[in-house]
Amino acid sequence: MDFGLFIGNHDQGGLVPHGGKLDFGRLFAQKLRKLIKRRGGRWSILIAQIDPDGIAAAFTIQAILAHLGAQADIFYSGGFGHPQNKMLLNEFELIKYMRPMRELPPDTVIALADSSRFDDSRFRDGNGQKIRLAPERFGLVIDHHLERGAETPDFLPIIRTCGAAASIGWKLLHALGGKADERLSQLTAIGILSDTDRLTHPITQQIDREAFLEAMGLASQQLIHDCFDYRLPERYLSLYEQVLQSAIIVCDEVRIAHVKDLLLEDEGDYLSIFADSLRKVNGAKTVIVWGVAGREVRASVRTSSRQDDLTGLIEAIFGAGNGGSKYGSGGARYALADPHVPYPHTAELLIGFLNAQFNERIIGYLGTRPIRRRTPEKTAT
Ligand SMILES: [Mn+2]
Repeated sequence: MDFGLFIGNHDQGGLVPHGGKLDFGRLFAQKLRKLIKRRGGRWSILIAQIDPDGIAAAFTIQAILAHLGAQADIFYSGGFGHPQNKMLLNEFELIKYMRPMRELPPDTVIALADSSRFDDSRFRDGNGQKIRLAPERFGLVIDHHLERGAETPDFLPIIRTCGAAASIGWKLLHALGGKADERLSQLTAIGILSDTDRLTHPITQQIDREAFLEAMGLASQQLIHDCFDYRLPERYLSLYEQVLQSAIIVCDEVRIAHVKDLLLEDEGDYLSIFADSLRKVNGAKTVIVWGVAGREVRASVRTSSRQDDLTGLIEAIFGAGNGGSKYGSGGARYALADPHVPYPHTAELLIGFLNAQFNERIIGYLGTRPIRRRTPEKTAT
């Protein structure tokens, strides 16, 4: 098997070519060494959106680069609001090892973890404003999403359709002869479980199962359990109540809901938990849950349809370039223009306006009318 099938492309074949791990690792090492020689040894690793897979992939890339003599700091976009991210943050004191994206130096080579879009809509500064990065800055991509980048002497994309970027990073590190410490093993195991719905998602591949099993060699079963058995604050329930009350059936297939209160920046990550939960209930194929968090509009979108163009739907509602999706799961985020950032007493008006606006846009896109309000089932009297 030729390595080109793996390096620079995504394919459905096996990761380990017939030549064996050593050859594969050697070729990857050769390419990356050459790349480091051409572009220098000062790198920045970028996580487009904090989640366990992105974190694991970033630390693996750091280990890979260190193994080849290059130095890299990790930068992130997004926040640690999701309880799972908070848990990893505390357990591993991640804040000591990662910096927000607005501190990204202007002159380092960028390695992108768990994303393959140079113009990823999730690259944001502290105010939610989009950060634009020159495409030439990117030297390496390790991702499991479906976008394809062409390999050049200055750019090595390693993109393979599988459950987690962490799985690919893990295999590459070991193919190079590198070793994972306990922290990297833990992060990898949690990253894989988190992105693959605990190894049950249909996108899960052999590489994910293998990497998970290997990573568990050094990982703590208790921490894995704690990460998926997280606790939420009391306020979560009142926000969830608002979501349930606002849920609207746009058509038989699509349901949209929002949080009526202003969310703190951190609380924006609850939207994905609400969307996951609504998706589990009979009645809608696609679920959209949005809210205003800090100065941003944020949304989480889930679908069980394999055919639907989820990105198209997301962009139709929230604007082109403001969101994206993969494997039935997606989201949007964009910063409100400065004069529109709400005060506590204008929040209701703003959110009401956005609600009307999004509903019109979704109807325009789907071509369905009318909206049927969700009527709670009455108990017999
Ligand atoms: Mn991922």
